[in-house]
Amino acid sequence: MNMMRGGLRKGRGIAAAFFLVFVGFPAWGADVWKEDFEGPSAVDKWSGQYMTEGEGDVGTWRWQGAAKWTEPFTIALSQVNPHSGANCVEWNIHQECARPSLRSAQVTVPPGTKRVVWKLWVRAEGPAPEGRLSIFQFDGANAWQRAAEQTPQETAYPAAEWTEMSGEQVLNEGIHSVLLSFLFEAAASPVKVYVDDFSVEFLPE
Ligand SMILES: [Ca+2]
Repeated sequence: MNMMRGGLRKGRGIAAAFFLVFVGFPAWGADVWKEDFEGPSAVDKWSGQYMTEGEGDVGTWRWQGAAKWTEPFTIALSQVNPHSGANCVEWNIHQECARPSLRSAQVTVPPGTKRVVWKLWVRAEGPAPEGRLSIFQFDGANAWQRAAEQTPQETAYPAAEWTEMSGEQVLNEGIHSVLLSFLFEAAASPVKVYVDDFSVEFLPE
């Protein structure tokens, strides 16, 4: 009797497997973009920003692509204790600066995406202030769009050991690409922040 019931369950499992293989995953949106930094130039598409003299939003934001930074921080591939493979990204804030941020490469959003779920592995050497992680959205003209639906932003004090961060964001209509911003609201120096295995999952609802 038990064998019959077990066989029945197995048969249903096989039927379900065939359904998933041949019909697909219509409601689950298994489209995922991943970056493990094992490619030769992946980090060159990342960038950074910080604020110069001034308080709050009065200061001037300085932005540059990762490959050009020398101060107040550098953004480069590192082989120091990566989370996966041989490489991770080292964000080395070696001079005190206001509101430094690390930005991922822009990731193209597949048509029909309503929501993204991101994941990132993070660790730090040195005392890190509280960091805020959020998704920035860009339209087809590559113009930044303020999120119409505010999603609670993830915050963390990066620890000495690798820790997985994750969060999600509902996208505005017509969004063409997204990037992840890792921002320290306070001045930060000196601290080395390492990131690896960044992924963005695109969901249709
Ligand atoms: Ca890696």
